[in-house]
Amino acid sequence: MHNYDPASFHTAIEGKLKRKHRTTLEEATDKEIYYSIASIIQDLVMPKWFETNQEIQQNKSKQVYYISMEFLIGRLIESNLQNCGLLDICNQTLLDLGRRPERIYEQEHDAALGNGGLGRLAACFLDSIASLGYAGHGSGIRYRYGLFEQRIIHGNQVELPDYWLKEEYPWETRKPDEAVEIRFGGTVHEHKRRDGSLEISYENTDSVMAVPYDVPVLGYHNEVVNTLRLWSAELSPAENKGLSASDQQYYHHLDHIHSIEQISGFLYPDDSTFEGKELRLKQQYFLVSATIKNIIANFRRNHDLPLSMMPEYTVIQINDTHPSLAVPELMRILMDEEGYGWEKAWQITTNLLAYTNHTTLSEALEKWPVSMIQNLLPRLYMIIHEINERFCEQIYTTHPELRDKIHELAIISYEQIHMAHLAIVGSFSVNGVAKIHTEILKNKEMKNFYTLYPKKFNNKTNGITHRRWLQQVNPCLASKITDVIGPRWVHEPHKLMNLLRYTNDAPFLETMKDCKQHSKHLLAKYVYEQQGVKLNTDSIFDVQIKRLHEYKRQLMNVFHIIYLYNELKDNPNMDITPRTFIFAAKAAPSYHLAKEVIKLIHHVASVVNNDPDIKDKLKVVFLENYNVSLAEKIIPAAEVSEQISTASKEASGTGNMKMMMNGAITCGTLDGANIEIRDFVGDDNIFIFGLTAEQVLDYYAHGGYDAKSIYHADVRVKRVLDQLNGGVFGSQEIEFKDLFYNIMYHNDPFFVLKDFGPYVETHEMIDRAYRDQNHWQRMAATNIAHSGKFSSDRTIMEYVSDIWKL
Ligand code: OAK
Repeated sequence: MHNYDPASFHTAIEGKLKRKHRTTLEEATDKEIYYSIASIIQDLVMPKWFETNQEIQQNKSKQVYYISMEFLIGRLIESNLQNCGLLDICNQTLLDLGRRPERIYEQEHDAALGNGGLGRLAACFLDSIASLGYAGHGSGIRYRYGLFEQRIIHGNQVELPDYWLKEEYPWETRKPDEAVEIRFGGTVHEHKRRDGSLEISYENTDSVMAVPYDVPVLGYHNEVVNTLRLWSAELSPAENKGLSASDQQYYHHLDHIHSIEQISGFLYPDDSTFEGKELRLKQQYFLVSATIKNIIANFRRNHDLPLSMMPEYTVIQINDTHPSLAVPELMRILMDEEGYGWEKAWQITTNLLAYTNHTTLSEALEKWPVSMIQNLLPRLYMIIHEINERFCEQIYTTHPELRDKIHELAIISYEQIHMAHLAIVGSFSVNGVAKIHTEILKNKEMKNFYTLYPKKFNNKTNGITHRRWLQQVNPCLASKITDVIGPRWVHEPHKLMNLLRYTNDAPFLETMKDCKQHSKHLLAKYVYEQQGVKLNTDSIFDVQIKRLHEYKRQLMNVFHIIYLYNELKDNPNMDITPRTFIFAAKAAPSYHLAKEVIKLIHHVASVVNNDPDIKDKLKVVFLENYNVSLAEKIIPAAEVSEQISTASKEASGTGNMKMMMNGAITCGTLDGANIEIRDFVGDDNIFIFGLTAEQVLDYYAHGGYDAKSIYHADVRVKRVLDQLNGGVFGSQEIEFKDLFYNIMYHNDPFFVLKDFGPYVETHEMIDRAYRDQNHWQRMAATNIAHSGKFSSDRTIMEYVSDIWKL
């Protein structure tokens, strides 16, 4: 994509600095250098971007649109440099200039337009789609405020707004000419035409402009540039009355502008929970309506064909149910604006849409009140109502055995609209994100739908982009891998399997160990700079980084740390492999128990880290403000990967794959993709413990288990819980009573005590295994070798061949 060598790249930066910033290489700030480099990349990208679009138009190839309320893209500078083949040249140039590359790259604001797994998956998918050379576009919202910034004050999480656009974002291009109008509210009028068809008109609607901002998505070394289109809500010209401050209406008008801009104002900070806020519904409709109008416009630009042909050239993947209003919105446009009858419109709609489910947690399932949809989207409500009528009728006539289940399957019941039901009925494909998750969907959560539509259901186990999560974040390890198996794994990640030939190669294992130590030192340096805590880099780096959620059981991890602390206090000479427990996690701002766990981690850290008896044997650190960039620092240094969710609850997990790819050994339950990791690496290369999903579901079916009996029977457990309840960690006795009560009197809904014993024993095995470093590195190499199967390239190839048919 470029003809730069270090000398000409140097000159190019110099030129940008002069022309855009009126400064010199010597005097430029890191930020100015960052913007100069980004601008050089944009200059290279623009013509390729144009060519990619031209090619798509000319070849008339089938395209996929990935609609998602979240794209957790993080920083783009390094991956863009890497994908266009400039990373080494840029690094060298910066070093020659006496600048530290990482200092320059971290000038970019980490774009946090997502909460966690679902949003990061969308970002990995875009990378793989472009790198594999497919025509695929992301469509999302350009939130003015991304996921909050987390500060910890006296152990408590405090949320600060993430105004990521306060400085120019160099990757986006505003496309005002492609703005579309979105209408909300009002009343619907139906007029019968002479031919009997209906004409729909609206009165008193509110209208908003959706203005696209395009971000390029670069393929790796293949000249492909796809698009992530982010929509921003702006005042529609029709409503811009051009009032002056002396007008009566002026302040009312300002208020109105504000309410419109709020639609793309901020990202809701809930992960795997549902909050039925009207503004969130507005966001969803805004995204869906803008995207579909855009898809239709693109189809018309590229083809001289009727819309009924769209499914041959277009497929729309909806990321969870958040964009599931796509079903009625497509129906509305096809019928009301394009004149199709119901049957034909339904056929087109259901051949265009495919739905991915990302959770079975009941608190995450979207159910909107009928009244809210009726008020905000009256025409869509009429259509949803009709879809529901026809669907229930169809079950009644074609599946008599399900007649008594109709109320459970209905899209509308008890004045609520069940978005997952709407998504399943309105799509041709429904997929889960790991084998076990798809099985639970088919046989439990969506069982009756599976009976109705067995062919729709399929599995697509998640993946991660190995380009970012190995090549970019761990250049040391990546180069050592290339040294032994050659560079082809970058294009064909399954080739990492060739590492299996080196699992007994002592020099290779030694270099792997060196890389890990190097990464651990870098992380230790960061921790020291951030919080003045010195880490023992000879200790095991044991990592749990993910959103804070009860089902992810950070609490069980903390209980284990307290237990180890107690053991060491009782016996300071105990033979233990030194450990550093590393946490990073954001809690949803209104999730009280999750915030209590963050506080507990801090209190335990302060007791453990400041106890002279403990010396260097135990350390606990909580790293503030977990985001993509922080994950990039921690993951290369991880040695133990904590994936300890209550079995059946974690749909897949993707952090498990990232750490495995960097040579960490998983300590985990048989949940989500952990099961597939185990199946590949074998029981000897993973530490599995705890209840199975089947056992957990069985307990739930029988009202849970008796947590109190474990409290009374297991002295280790009793001691930890009594300390929690007795003010040992924290300034006052009542400090953690809610955590204590939840376990003791709400019967430990996530089985923390039930799995505690096996968890402790598994950690004892880890402690012993780490002592044999040769053996440990062999396990690490085996994990890396198998991690290629968790590249999102593999996942995308499966989507392409089974669902998208590109
Ligand atoms: C977020 C909001 C609503 C529903 C689901 C989510 C979500 O992030 N789910 C997560 O998706 C990841 C990607 O598929 C999975 O790896 C996680 O297990 C799942 O919790």
